[in-house]
Amino acid sequence: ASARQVNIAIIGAGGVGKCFLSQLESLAARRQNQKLVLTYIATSKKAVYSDSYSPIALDSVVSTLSSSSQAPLALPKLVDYLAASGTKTVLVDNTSSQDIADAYPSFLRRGISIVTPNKKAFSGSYKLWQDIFAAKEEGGSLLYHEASCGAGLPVISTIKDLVETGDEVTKIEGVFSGTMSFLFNSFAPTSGSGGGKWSTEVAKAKELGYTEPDPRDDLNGLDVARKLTILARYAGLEVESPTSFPVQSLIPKQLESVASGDEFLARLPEFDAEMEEVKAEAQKEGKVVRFVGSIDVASKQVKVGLEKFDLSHPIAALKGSDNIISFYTKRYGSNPLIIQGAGAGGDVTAMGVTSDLLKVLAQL
Ligand code: NHO
Repeated sequence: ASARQVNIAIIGAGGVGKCFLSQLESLAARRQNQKLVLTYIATSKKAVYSDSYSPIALDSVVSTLSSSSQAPLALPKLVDYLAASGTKTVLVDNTSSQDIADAYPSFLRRGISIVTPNKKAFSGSYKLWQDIFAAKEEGGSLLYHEASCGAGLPVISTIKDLVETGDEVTKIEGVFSGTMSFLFNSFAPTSGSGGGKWSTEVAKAKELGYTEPDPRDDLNGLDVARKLTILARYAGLEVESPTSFPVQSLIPKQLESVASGDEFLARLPEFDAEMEEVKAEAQKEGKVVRFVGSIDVASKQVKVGLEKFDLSHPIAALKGSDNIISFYTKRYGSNPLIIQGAGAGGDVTAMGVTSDLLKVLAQL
Protein backbone atom coordinates (compact mmCIF):
# COMPACT_ATOMS: atom_id res chain seq x y z
CA ALA A 1 0.00 0.00 0.00
CA SER A 2 1.24 3.50 -0.72
CA ALA A 3 2.12 5.75 2.21
CA ARG A 4 -0.66 7.98 3.53
CA GLN A 5 -0.01 11.67 2.95
CA VAL A 6 -0.02 14.32 5.67
CA ASN A 7 0.36 17.98 4.69
CA ILE A 8 2.47 20.31 6.82
CA ALA A 9 2.09 24.11 6.90
CA ILE A 10 4.63 26.23 8.74
CA ILE A 11 4.51 29.83 9.93
CA GLY A 12 7.80 31.28 11.20
CA ALA A 13 11.39 30.52 10.20
CA GLY A 14 13.52 32.29 12.82
CA GLY A 15 15.84 30.77 15.43
CA VAL A 16 13.49 27.94 16.41
CA GLY A 17 11.84 27.67 12.98
CA LYS A 18 15.12 27.01 11.14
CA CYS A 19 16.13 24.29 13.63
CA PHE A 20 12.66 22.75 13.25
CA LEU A 21 13.02 22.69 9.45
CA SER A 22 16.20 20.67 9.64
CA GLN A 23 14.62 18.24 12.13
CA LEU A 24 11.58 17.93 9.83
CA GLU A 25 13.79 17.14 6.84
CA SER A 26 15.39 14.21 8.64
CA LEU A 27 12.05 13.06 10.09
CA ALA A 28 10.41 13.08 6.64
CA ALA A 29 13.28 11.00 5.23
CA ARG A 30 12.89 8.39 7.99
CA ARG A 31 9.08 8.22 8.04
CA GLN A 32 7.96 4.86 6.63
CA ASN A 33 4.18 4.74 6.48
CA GLN A 34 3.41 8.43 6.06
CA LYS A 35 4.44 10.84 3.34
CA LEU A 36 5.04 14.30 4.85
CA VAL A 37 4.43 17.07 2.32
CA LEU A 38 5.22 20.72 3.03
CA THR A 39 2.50 22.73 1.26
CA TYR A 40 2.84 26.18 2.85
CA ILE A 41 5.56 28.12 4.63
CA ALA A 42 5.59 31.80 5.60
CA THR A 43 7.43 34.41 7.61
CA SER A 44 5.97 37.83 8.38
CA LYS A 45 7.10 39.07 4.95
CA LYS A 46 7.16 36.15 2.50
CA ALA A 47 5.49 32.86 1.71
CA VAL A 48 5.75 29.83 -0.58
CA TYR A 49 2.67 27.86 -1.63
CA SER A 50 0.71 26.87 -4.74
CA ASP A 51 -2.95 26.33 -5.62
CA SER A 52 -2.17 22.71 -6.44
CA TYR A 53 -0.50 22.11 -3.03
CA SER A 54 2.68 20.96 -4.76
CA PRO A 55 5.36 19.75 -2.35
CA ILE A 56 7.96 22.35 -1.31
CA ALA A 57 11.39 20.65 -1.25
CA LEU A 58 12.63 20.46 2.35
CA ASP A 59 16.34 20.46 1.53
CA SER A 60 16.19 23.92 -0.09
CA VAL A 61 13.22 25.48 1.69
CA VAL A 62 15.13 28.31 3.40
CA SER A 63 16.54 29.63 0.12
CA THR A 64 13.24 29.07 -1.74
CA LEU A 65 11.56 31.15 0.94
CA SER A 66 14.09 33.98 0.87
CA SER A 67 13.92 34.31 -2.92
CA SER A 68 10.11 34.09 -3.04
CA SER A 69 8.00 37.04 -4.14
CA GLN A 70 4.73 35.62 -2.74
CA ALA A 71 3.12 37.38 0.23
CA PRO A 72 1.75 35.41 3.21
CA LEU A 73 -1.97 34.60 3.08
CA ALA A 74 -4.18 36.50 5.51
CA LEU A 75 -5.17 34.13 8.34
CA PRO A 76 -8.82 33.51 7.29
CA LYS A 77 -7.58 32.77 3.74
CA LEU A 78 -4.93 30.42 5.11
CA VAL A 79 -7.58 28.49 7.05
CA ASP A 80 -9.64 28.07 3.85
CA TYR A 81 -6.57 27.15 1.78
CA LEU A 82 -5.44 24.43 4.19
CA ALA A 83 -8.94 23.06 4.82
CA ALA A 84 -9.68 22.82 1.06
CA SER A 85 -6.76 20.46 0.34
CA GLY A 86 -8.77 17.38 1.31
CA THR A 87 -5.66 15.99 3.00
CA LYS A 88 -4.97 15.81 6.75
CA THR A 89 -2.98 18.91 7.67
CA VAL A 90 -0.80 19.99 10.60
CA LEU A 91 -0.05 23.68 11.16
CA VAL A 92 3.27 24.41 12.87
CA ASP A 93 3.31 27.90 14.42
CA ASN A 94 6.92 28.87 15.08
CA THR A 95 6.17 32.55 15.71
CA SER A 96 5.40 34.47 18.88
CA SER A 97 2.46 36.19 17.21
CA GLN A 98 -0.70 36.92 19.22
CA ASP A 99 -2.71 37.30 15.97
CA ILE A 100 -1.87 33.77 14.91
CA ALA A 101 -2.62 32.46 18.42
CA ASP A 102 -6.01 34.21 18.30
CA ALA A 103 -6.78 32.33 15.05
CA TYR A 104 -6.13 28.83 16.50
CA PRO A 105 -9.87 28.19 17.10
CA SER A 106 -10.64 28.76 13.41
CA PHE A 107 -7.93 26.30 12.31
CA LEU A 108 -8.87 23.67 14.91
CA ARG A 109 -12.59 23.89 14.12
CA ARG A 110 -11.83 23.03 10.47
CA GLY A 111 -9.93 19.88 11.47
CA ILE A 112 -6.43 21.34 11.14
CA SER A 113 -4.13 20.14 13.94
CA ILE A 114 -1.58 22.50 15.54
CA VAL A 115 1.85 22.08 17.13
CA THR A 116 3.68 25.14 18.49
CA PRO A 117 6.23 26.61 20.92
CA ASN A 118 4.21 29.87 20.94
CA LYS A 119 3.01 30.71 24.47
CA LYS A 120 0.48 33.36 23.47
CA ALA A 121 -2.53 31.12 22.81
CA PHE A 122 -2.33 29.33 26.15
CA SER A 123 -1.34 32.26 28.33
CA GLY A 124 -3.65 34.90 26.85
CA SER A 125 -7.17 35.49 28.09
CA TYR A 126 -8.99 32.60 29.78
CA LYS A 127 -11.69 32.96 27.13
CA LEU A 128 -9.18 32.21 24.33
CA TRP A 129 -8.03 29.12 26.28
CA GLN A 130 -11.64 27.87 26.50
CA ASP A 131 -12.35 28.68 22.84
CA ILE A 132 -9.28 26.74 21.73
CA PHE A 133 -10.20 23.54 23.55
CA ALA A 134 -13.85 23.79 22.48
CA ALA A 135 -12.80 24.26 18.81
CA LYS A 136 -10.45 21.28 19.06
CA GLU A 137 -13.32 19.07 20.28
CA GLU A 138 -15.61 20.37 17.56
CA GLY A 139 -13.09 19.86 14.75
CA GLY A 140 -11.69 16.53 15.99
CA SER A 141 -8.24 18.05 15.60
CA LEU A 142 -5.09 17.66 17.71
CA LEU A 143 -3.09 20.27 19.59
CA TYR A 144 0.32 20.09 21.31
CA HIS A 145 2.51 22.87 22.72
CA GLU A 146 5.27 21.17 24.74
CA ALA A 147 7.90 23.82 23.92
CA SER A 148 5.77 26.65 25.31
CA CYS A 149 7.28 25.81 28.71
CA GLY A 150 10.82 24.56 29.35
CA ALA A 151 11.81 24.23 25.66
CA GLY A 152 12.23 20.49 24.86
CA LEU A 153 11.84 19.32 28.48
CA PRO A 154 8.74 17.17 29.05
CA VAL A 155 6.89 19.71 31.22
CA ILE A 156 3.46 20.09 29.60
CA SER A 157 3.17 16.35 28.87
CA THR A 158 4.11 15.60 32.49
CA ILE A 159 1.49 17.85 34.07
CA LYS A 160 -1.14 16.51 31.66
CA ASP A 161 -0.19 12.91 32.52
CA LEU A 162 -0.32 13.65 36.25
CA VAL A 163 -3.76 15.25 36.04
CA GLU A 164 -5.27 12.80 33.54
CA THR A 165 -4.17 9.74 35.54
CA GLY A 166 -5.98 11.13 38.56
CA ASP A 167 -3.13 12.58 40.59
CA GLU A 168 -3.66 15.94 42.25
CA VAL A 169 -1.02 18.62 41.77
CA THR A 170 -0.66 20.63 44.97
CA LYS A 171 2.30 22.86 44.18
CA ILE A 172 4.65 23.64 41.29
CA GLU A 173 7.83 25.65 41.71
CA GLY A 174 10.98 26.26 39.77
CA VAL A 175 13.18 28.29 37.48
CA PHE A 176 11.28 28.76 34.22
CA SER A 177 13.50 31.18 32.30
CA GLY A 178 16.77 30.22 30.64
CA THR A 179 17.83 33.85 30.65
CA MET A 180 17.07 34.41 34.35
CA SER A 181 18.72 31.12 35.21
CA PHE A 182 21.94 32.13 33.43
CA LEU A 183 21.90 35.61 35.01
CA PHE A 184 21.51 34.47 38.61
CA ASN A 185 23.78 31.42 38.31
CA SER A 186 26.56 33.81 37.29
CA PHE A 187 25.61 36.85 39.41
CA ALA A 188 25.21 34.86 42.64
CA PRO A 189 27.01 31.52 42.26
CA THR A 190 26.84 29.04 45.14
CA SER A 191 30.63 28.69 45.16
CA GLY A 192 31.80 31.42 47.51
CA SER A 193 32.44 34.96 46.28
CA GLY A 194 32.61 35.12 42.45
CA GLY A 195 29.81 36.70 40.49
CA GLY A 196 30.24 39.94 38.61
CA LYS A 197 28.20 43.12 38.86
CA TRP A 198 24.54 42.75 37.88
CA SER A 199 24.83 45.10 34.89
CA THR A 200 27.95 43.26 33.67
CA GLU A 201 26.17 39.91 33.82
CA VAL A 202 23.15 41.28 31.93
CA ALA A 203 25.44 42.68 29.22
CA LYS A 204 27.30 39.36 29.04
CA ALA A 205 24.05 37.39 28.74
CA LYS A 206 22.96 39.62 25.89
CA GLU A 207 26.31 39.19 24.12
CA LEU A 208 26.03 35.40 24.40
CA GLY A 209 22.57 35.55 22.82
CA TYR A 210 20.75 34.40 25.97
CA THR A 211 18.47 37.45 26.17
CA GLU A 212 15.86 38.93 23.89
CA PRO A 213 17.19 41.77 21.68
CA ASP A 214 15.92 44.18 24.36
CA PRO A 215 16.87 42.53 27.70
CA ARG A 216 13.88 44.23 29.36
CA ASP A 217 11.65 41.61 27.65
CA ASP A 218 13.32 38.98 29.85
CA LEU A 219 13.76 41.08 32.99
CA ASN A 220 10.11 42.15 33.26
CA GLY A 221 9.13 38.61 34.32
CA LEU A 222 6.31 38.31 31.77
CA ASP A 223 7.85 35.33 29.94
CA VAL A 224 7.90 33.41 33.23
CA ALA A 225 4.39 34.64 34.08
CA ARG A 226 3.13 33.22 30.76
CA LYS A 227 4.63 29.79 31.49
CA LEU A 228 3.10 29.76 34.99
CA THR A 229 -0.29 30.77 33.59
CA ILE A 230 -0.22 27.71 31.33
CA LEU A 231 0.82 25.29 34.10
CA ALA A 232 -1.65 26.75 36.62
CA ARG A 233 -4.50 26.25 34.14
CA TYR A 234 -3.56 22.59 33.63
CA ALA A 235 -3.38 22.22 37.42
CA GLY A 236 -7.00 23.38 37.54
CA LEU A 237 -6.80 27.09 38.33
CA GLU A 238 -8.80 29.53 36.20
CA VAL A 239 -5.99 32.08 35.89
CA GLU A 240 -7.43 35.04 33.98
CA SER A 241 -4.17 36.29 32.38
CA PRO A 242 -0.40 36.49 32.99
CA THR A 243 -0.92 39.91 34.57
CA SER A 244 -3.59 38.79 37.03
CA PHE A 245 -1.09 37.70 39.74
CA PRO A 246 2.02 39.27 41.33
CA VAL A 247 5.02 39.41 38.99
CA GLN A 248 8.21 41.09 40.16
CA SER A 249 9.95 43.03 37.40
CA LEU A 250 13.71 43.46 37.60
CA ILE A 251 13.58 46.62 35.50
CA PRO A 252 14.27 49.68 37.67
CA LYS A 253 11.27 52.09 37.54
CA GLN A 254 13.47 54.86 36.12
CA LEU A 255 14.53 52.67 33.18
CA GLU A 256 11.09 51.33 32.24
CA SER A 257 10.53 53.97 29.59
CA VAL A 258 14.03 54.59 28.19
CA ALA A 259 13.85 54.39 24.42
CA SER A 260 16.14 51.49 23.52
CA GLY A 261 17.64 48.29 24.88
CA ASP A 262 21.09 49.81 24.39
CA GLU A 263 20.24 52.88 26.47
CA PHE A 264 18.80 50.55 29.10
CA LEU A 265 22.08 48.60 29.26
CA ALA A 266 24.13 51.81 29.36
CA ARG A 267 22.22 53.11 32.40
CA LEU A 268 21.83 49.78 34.24
CA PRO A 269 25.14 50.23 36.22
CA GLU A 270 23.45 53.06 38.16
CA PHE A 271 21.35 50.38 39.86
CA ASP A 272 24.08 47.81 40.62
CA ALA A 273 24.13 48.80 44.30
CA GLU A 274 20.47 47.76 44.69
CA MET A 275 21.09 44.27 43.31
CA GLU A 276 24.31 43.99 45.37
CA GLU A 277 22.19 44.61 48.47
CA VAL A 278 19.75 41.85 47.49
CA LYS A 279 22.68 39.46 47.05
CA ALA A 280 24.32 40.47 50.36
CA GLU A 281 21.09 40.06 52.30
CA ALA A 282 20.78 36.46 51.10
CA GLN A 283 24.45 35.81 51.82
CA LYS A 284 23.97 36.89 55.44
CA GLU A 285 21.53 33.99 55.82
CA GLY A 286 23.91 31.61 54.01
CA LYS A 287 21.62 31.62 50.97
CA VAL A 288 21.57 32.70 47.32
CA VAL A 289 18.92 34.65 45.45
CA ARG A 290 17.11 33.18 42.41
CA PHE A 291 14.26 34.30 40.11
CA VAL A 292 11.51 31.72 40.52
CA GLY A 293 7.87 31.06 39.88
CA SER A 294 5.44 29.12 42.03
CA ILE A 295 1.87 27.90 42.00
CA ASP A 296 0.09 26.89 45.18
CA VAL A 297 -3.05 25.14 44.05
CA ALA A 298 -4.97 25.01 47.36
CA SER A 299 -4.57 28.72 48.08
CA LYS A 300 -4.79 29.55 44.33
CA GLN A 301 -1.64 31.63 44.62
CA VAL A 302 0.60 32.17 41.61
CA LYS A 303 3.66 34.36 41.91
CA VAL A 304 6.87 35.26 40.13
CA GLY A 305 9.90 36.96 41.61
CA LEU A 306 13.09 36.81 43.68
CA GLU A 307 13.46 34.28 46.49
CA LYS A 308 16.29 33.07 48.71
CA PHE A 309 17.44 29.44 48.70
CA ASP A 310 19.80 27.34 50.84
CA LEU A 311 22.97 26.44 48.97
CA SER A 312 21.97 22.77 49.06
CA HIS A 313 18.58 23.41 47.41
CA PRO A 314 18.34 22.05 43.81
CA ILE A 315 17.20 25.50 42.62
CA ALA A 316 20.39 27.09 44.01
CA ALA A 317 22.63 24.52 42.34
CA LEU A 318 21.43 24.97 38.74
CA LYS A 319 24.05 25.45 36.01
CA GLY A 320 24.16 27.56 32.86
CA SER A 321 20.76 28.44 31.45
CA ASP A 322 19.06 25.30 32.80
CA ASN A 323 15.45 25.20 33.95
CA ILE A 324 14.17 23.18 36.89
CA ILE A 325 10.52 22.42 37.55
CA SER A 326 9.30 20.57 40.66
CA PHE A 327 5.82 19.04 40.76
CA TYR A 328 4.43 18.35 44.24
CA THR A 329 1.44 16.00 44.06
CA LYS A 330 -0.68 13.72 46.26
CA ARG A 331 1.04 10.62 44.83
CA TYR A 332 4.58 11.92 44.97
CA GLY A 333 4.11 13.20 48.52
CA SER A 334 6.86 15.42 49.87
CA ASN A 335 9.48 14.19 47.34
CA PRO A 336 8.55 16.11 44.21
CA LEU A 337 8.81 14.89 40.62
CA ILE A 338 11.62 17.06 39.25
CA ILE A 339 12.42 17.93 35.63
CA GLN A 340 15.71 19.68 34.88
CA GLY A 341 17.83 20.60 31.86
CA ALA A 342 18.38 23.10 29.06
CA GLY A 343 15.46 25.51 29.00
CA ALA A 344 16.33 27.68 26.02
CA GLY A 345 17.95 27.47 22.61
CA GLY A 346 16.85 26.76 19.06
CA ASP A 347 17.64 23.04 18.81
CA VAL A 348 16.15 21.94 22.13
CA THR A 349 13.06 24.09 21.62
CA ALA A 350 12.59 22.70 18.09
CA MET A 351 12.91 19.19 19.53
CA GLY A 352 9.82 19.91 21.62
CA VAL A 353 7.97 20.91 18.46
CA THR A 354 9.18 17.91 16.44
CA SER A 355 8.22 15.44 19.17
CA ASP A 356 4.76 17.05 19.30
CA LEU A 357 4.49 16.56 15.54
CA LEU A 358 5.34 12.87 16.02
CA LYS A 359 2.50 12.57 18.55
CA VAL A 360 0.08 14.11 16.06
CA LEU A 361 1.31 11.92 13.18
CA ALA A 362 0.80 8.79 15.26
CA GLN A 363 -2.88 9.68 15.61
CA LEU A 364 -3.63 10.78 12.03
P1 NHO B 1 12.27 34.53 16.00
O1 NHO B 1 13.68 34.14 15.73
O2 NHO B 1 11.93 35.94 16.28
O3 NHO B 1 11.41 34.02 14.74
C1 NHO B 1 10.06 34.31 14.58
C2 NHO B 1 9.64 33.95 13.14
O4 NHO B 1 8.23 34.14 13.05
C3 NHO B 1 10.26 34.83 12.07
O5 NHO B 1 10.50 34.03 10.92
C4 NHO B 1 9.12 35.84 11.76
O6 NHO B 1 9.17 36.34 10.42
C5 NHO B 1 7.92 34.97 11.94
N1 NHO B 1 6.70 35.71 12.26
C6 NHO B 1 6.46 36.50 13.33
N2 NHO B 1 5.21 37.00 13.28
C7 NHO B 1 4.63 36.50 12.17
C8 NHO B 1 3.35 36.63 11.56
N3 NHO B 1 2.40 37.37 12.12
N4 NHO B 1 3.12 35.96 10.40
C9 NHO B 1 4.08 35.19 9.82
N5 NHO B 1 5.29 35.02 10.36
C10 NHO B 1 5.58 35.67 11.51
O7 NHO B 1 11.67 33.69 17.25
P2 NHO B 1 12.20 32.28 17.81
O8 NHO B 1 13.27 32.46 18.80
O9 NHO B 1 12.42 31.36 16.67
O10 NHO B 1 10.90 31.79 18.64
C11 NHO B 1 9.80 31.20 17.98
C12 NHO B 1 8.78 30.80 19.02
O11 NHO B 1 9.36 29.84 19.90
C13 NHO B 1 8.31 31.96 19.92
O12 NHO B 1 6.94 31.80 20.22
C14 NHO B 1 9.13 31.76 21.19
O13 NHO B 1 8.51 32.28 22.35
C15 NHO B 1 9.15 30.24 21.23
N6 NHO B 1 10.18 29.74 22.08
C16 NHO B 1 11.49 30.04 21.86
C17 NHO B 1 12.45 29.62 22.76
C18 NHO B 1 13.90 29.89 22.49
O14 NHO B 1 14.80 29.39 23.19
N7 NHO B 1 14.25 30.64 21.44
C19 NHO B 1 11.98 28.94 23.90
C20 NHO B 1 10.64 28.58 24.03
C21 NHO B 1 9.75 29.00 23.10
O15 NHO B 1 12.47 27.58 25.70
C22 NHO B 1 12.79 28.78 25.09
C23 NHO B 1 12.49 29.97 25.99
O16 NHO B 1 11.47 30.00 26.63
C24 NHO B 1 13.46 31.05 25.95
C25 NHO B 1 13.16 32.12 27.01
N8 NHO B 1 13.59 33.42 26.53
C26 NHO B 1 13.91 31.77 28.28
O17 NHO B 1 13.54 30.84 28.97
O18 NHO B 1 14.92 32.52 28.61
